[in-house]
Amino acid sequence: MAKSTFKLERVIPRRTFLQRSGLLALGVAVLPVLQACGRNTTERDGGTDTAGDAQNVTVEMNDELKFVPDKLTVKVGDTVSWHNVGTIPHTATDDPVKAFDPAHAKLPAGAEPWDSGIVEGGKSWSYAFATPGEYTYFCIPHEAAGMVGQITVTE
Ligand SMILES: [Cu+2]
Repeated sequence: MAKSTFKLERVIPRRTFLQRSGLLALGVAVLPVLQACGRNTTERDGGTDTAGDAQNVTVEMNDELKFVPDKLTVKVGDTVSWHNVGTIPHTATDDPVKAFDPAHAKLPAGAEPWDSGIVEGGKSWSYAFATPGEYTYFCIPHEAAGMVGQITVTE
């Protein structure tokens, strides 16, 4: 493997190599755009997704007692799935009644409190956001350890 790489660098003149590298970078940049176009076209043609661009975003809950990412922005209609990637049970909870510190359970006006209940290792829980605004949520067993997350839901 090392030998063939060495040969390649020796055989291809430096200028040609740089040109090819540039071409490769261009290909890498264009590819996601093409994929995005393809996906949108498929959704329109299929006509089964009435929510249009509704996304499903995953937040991991881990044995370091963190939500990852701990801050994210989604749109109304999007679903967030909390996936426990560790072995320690967690919750994703946005209910001021269940928080030691009300600052860890913020809901926009008109939004109902929500609570996953215990999510064991390897399991997931999902919630679709219908009300725009700022949410701060926490994990009931680990609120004191700082297991807190924020979600901004835009219109
Ligand atoms: Cu937790």
